[in-house]
This record gives sequence, structure tokens and C-alpha cells, in this order.
Amino acid sequence: MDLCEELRCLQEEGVARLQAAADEDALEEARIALLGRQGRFKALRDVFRAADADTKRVAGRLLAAADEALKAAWSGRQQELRGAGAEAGAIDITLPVAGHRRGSIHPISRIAADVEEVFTSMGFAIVDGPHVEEELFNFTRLNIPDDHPARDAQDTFWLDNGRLLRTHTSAVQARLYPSCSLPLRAVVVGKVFRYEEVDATHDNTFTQVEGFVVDAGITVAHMIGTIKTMINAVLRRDDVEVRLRPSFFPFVEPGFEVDVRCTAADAGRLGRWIELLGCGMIHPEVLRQGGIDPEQHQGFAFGMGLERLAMIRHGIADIRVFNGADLRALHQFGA
Ligand code: FA5
Repeated sequence: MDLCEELRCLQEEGVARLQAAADEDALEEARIALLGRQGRFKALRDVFRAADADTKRVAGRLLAAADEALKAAWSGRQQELRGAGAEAGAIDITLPVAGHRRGSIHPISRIAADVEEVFTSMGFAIVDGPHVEEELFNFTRLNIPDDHPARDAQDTFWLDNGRLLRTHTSAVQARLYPSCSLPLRAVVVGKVFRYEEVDATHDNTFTQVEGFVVDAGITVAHMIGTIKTMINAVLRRDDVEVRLRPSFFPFVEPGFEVDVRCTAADAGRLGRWIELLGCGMIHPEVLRQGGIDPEQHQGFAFGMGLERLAMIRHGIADIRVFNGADLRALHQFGA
């Protein structure tokens, strides 16, 4: 057989053998025999190299065609075999069914629902307001004019259009007063945002609960009674101590802060006083700006950090758990 005949033969037989390989081992064996260093193709190429110019001119095309056809047959069959293997392995009906992971309610959503339930049972309406707020409601109508230093204490994220991410839920008070009918008992639960350095008790995105009551003859005693009722109903611990400290917020007069601590021997970080909320009697100027006559009606308001409350409820020492993505931590406290 001359070289050209042998090359035609190699292509025909080789392609047929590769295509007929029953599995990957057989295919590899065929590849070595045909295309390996000591295979048939290599042997014919050596013959080709030694051939004269006339033979080379004719056999060159046949050599290239055989090379291409063998390689294509090899890779085509390899893909077929691998695809079939993957398909066969894709469904192993003998494997046990992978269990569904049960989800859980985020601890802040859980405690928010509890807080709302307590207030609804006391006759409060649930109200809401926008996260992107106007400066007017977040600051000005709350007796915090442009140049007031209290604005620095609540620095926030400003938008190009002059609006801001609300720094506290007190903004909802300012929104609501002009259109509300009295007496008013309302509670807001929602996210607030501050340009804040994050640590174990401060986050830049957290949740506040704002409660406010406006009626004739409202006093500090009503406020303290309401706050204590709420704390006792939501915290499921019997070792909680509460204290009231005088404080300043431009939108209340007088103003207070309420701290809590746990007294159990193993309370750890929670054994120290933790500031839970700010509160006070609504400033007459805030009522007036909202169209309410402070001579006729008085009110109290409070704003509480819900994460802080949840930390005490569950004994969580670091606020970053709530906005973190560690589901193992969140699952423990969810419902
Ligand atoms: C206020 O936001 C006032 N609007 C509260 C208020 C309402 C006072 C009505 C009087 C009448 P303050 O900045 O202190 O106040 O925040 C209130 C509560 O939110 C704090 O007591 C704390 O529990 C929580 N809080 C404040 N900053 C953070 C923070 N960075 N991370 C988590 N919780 C916070």
C-alpha cells in the first residue's frame, strides 16, 4: 500500500474505532493507538517526512485531513461519553431527599410585631411615614431649626434633592399633627438611618418605635406608666431594672432618657445600664407648629431603639448581629 492509501485507511478505520469506543477507557486506548507518540498517525507522518516532493504534494492534504478527522472523532466521542455520564449521575434516585431548610422570622420583625400588639391592645393606632424624609419634618417642625446643634448629633445621609434619610421616627409626629384628629394615640415602628460609627450598641441603620399621645390633661405619669407597661410586656425576663434620667431633646420639655439593665448573675454586658429610649412631654412649640393649641392639649412622646430592646430580650451583646448575614445567629432568635 502506498502512503496515500495508508493515510485514507488510517482515517477511515481510526474514525470508526474512536466513534465506537464504548467508554472513556476504550476511547483513551484508541487515542493512544492512533494519535499517541508511538501511534499509527505518528508512524505515517515519519514516512511522509522522508518521502519525495511529488508524494508529499499529494499526501500532505491527506495527512492533514486524517489528523483533523481523528481529533474531531476523538473529542466528539469524549463529549458524548461525558455527557452521558453526567446525565446518568445527575439523578441518583437512591439518594435521600435533601431536607428543606426551615426559615425563621427575623428577631427585629418578631419583636416589632410584639410591640405593635402591646400598643394596639392599649388603643394606639399604628401609623407610618417615609424613610426618605423632608428636612422640615425631620428637624424644623420638631423645634430643631437650621442652626441648632442637635442637628449635628443626628447627622445623616442627604440626597441630591435636599431630602434626607430620616434620623428618627419623631419625623412622623411632625407629619401627622396637622391632619390628625384629637385625642391621638399612635405608634410608629420603622427604620432610621444615621451617619454613625458602628460599635456593639450603635448601628447606622436601626429600628425605632415612636409612641405619642395628645389629649387634654396628659402628664408625665401617663408616660411612665405606658413605657413601663410596654417594657414589661415585651421583655420576657424577670431581672430587668428601669431608670429615668433627665435629658434634653428640643421637641420635648421636660425630656428624659430611660435606661435598663438586667440583674441576673450571668447578664454579662447586659448587666450594665443600656440606654433604651428618649421621651418627654411634647414641646408646646411642636404642638403649635402642628396646628394644636398647647393650652388645650398636652402630650407625651418617646422614641426607642428596637435593636436595644431585642438585645435585652435575647441576651445579645452585639447589635451587629441584626444586620449581619450570619443566619446561624439569626435563626437562634427567630420564631
Ligand atoms: C431620638 O431619636 C429621639 N427622637 C427620641 C425621642 C422621641 C425623644 C420622642 C423624646 C421624645 P435618640 O437619638 O436618643 O433619640 O435615640 C432614641 C433611641 O434609639 C436610643 O435611646 C437608642 O435606644 C436608639 N438608638 C439611638 N442611636 C442608635 C444607634 N446608632 N444604633 C442603635 N440604636 C440607637
